Amino acid sequence: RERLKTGQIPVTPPPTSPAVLHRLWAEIDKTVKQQVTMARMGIGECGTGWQLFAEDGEMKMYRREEEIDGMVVDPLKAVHVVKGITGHEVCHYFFSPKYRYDWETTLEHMTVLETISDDTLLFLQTHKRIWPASQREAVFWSHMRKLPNDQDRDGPDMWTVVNNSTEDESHPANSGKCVRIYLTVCLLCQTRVHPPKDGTPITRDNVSCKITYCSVVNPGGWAPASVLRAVYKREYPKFLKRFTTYVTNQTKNKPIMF
Ligand code: 6CM
Repeated sequence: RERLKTGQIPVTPPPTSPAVLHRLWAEIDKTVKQQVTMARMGIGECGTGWQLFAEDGEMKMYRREEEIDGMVVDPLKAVHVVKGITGHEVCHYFFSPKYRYDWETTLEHMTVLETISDDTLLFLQTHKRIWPASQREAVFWSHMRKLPNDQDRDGPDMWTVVNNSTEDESHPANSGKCVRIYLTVCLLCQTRVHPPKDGTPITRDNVSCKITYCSVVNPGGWAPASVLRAVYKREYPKFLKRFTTYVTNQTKNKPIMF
């Protein structure tokens, strides 16, 4: 097992995962650890300049205005609490390509370029064109992982999905009509259980999920800052509400997946 320093989070999966043999493994493992550590920090702990730009019930979305070479790369951090679903379920529906067209409204086309293992996939996605900019595409690995619950050993595990841009020799960037975007996304989910006082079995009424979603997208080429910020302001809250409602509807008549 992994040797841990005080306060360090154990996030290494069993060494039997076939992904550990892959050329991308070292980068995947390092990025997942970094992203999970960042996602676990509260908004006050991860630097200054965060502005709350959307709020709806339990959902809060913050962004920090940042530009690189005149391109908007605003980091986004959202927190939400949803009743009746678990972290494992949220990550399952976010990770699996089977459901992506159901909830991802910015998507035009998705291909799985490589199945690295059950929990690690390589995707090529084209997104809908937003006027007046060129259409965008992304090549990224996606990794889903169970994280031990270090706050409550008897409580449910935490789950995460990390998506991060990478290169693919057979799909060079900016060779067609699309501009390549570069993304780093982390979805981190913590299940809370509120057991019934009378000792009756746990139902969906007794669980909730704290979701943290962090994203940084570099648009990769010219895109007007004001349009991009307006698109993000509209699309991110829409995504998180639509996606979590989707998970609620998909799971409501199914056994709870902890
Ligand atoms: O995280 C989300 N979705 C994942 C699965 O699809 C994945 C993809 C992220 C792509 C995010 C980029 C979408 C925006 C592309 C348009 C850029 C247009 C630039 C020109 C504008 C003038 O991680 C949910 C993503 C929700 C995005 C709102």
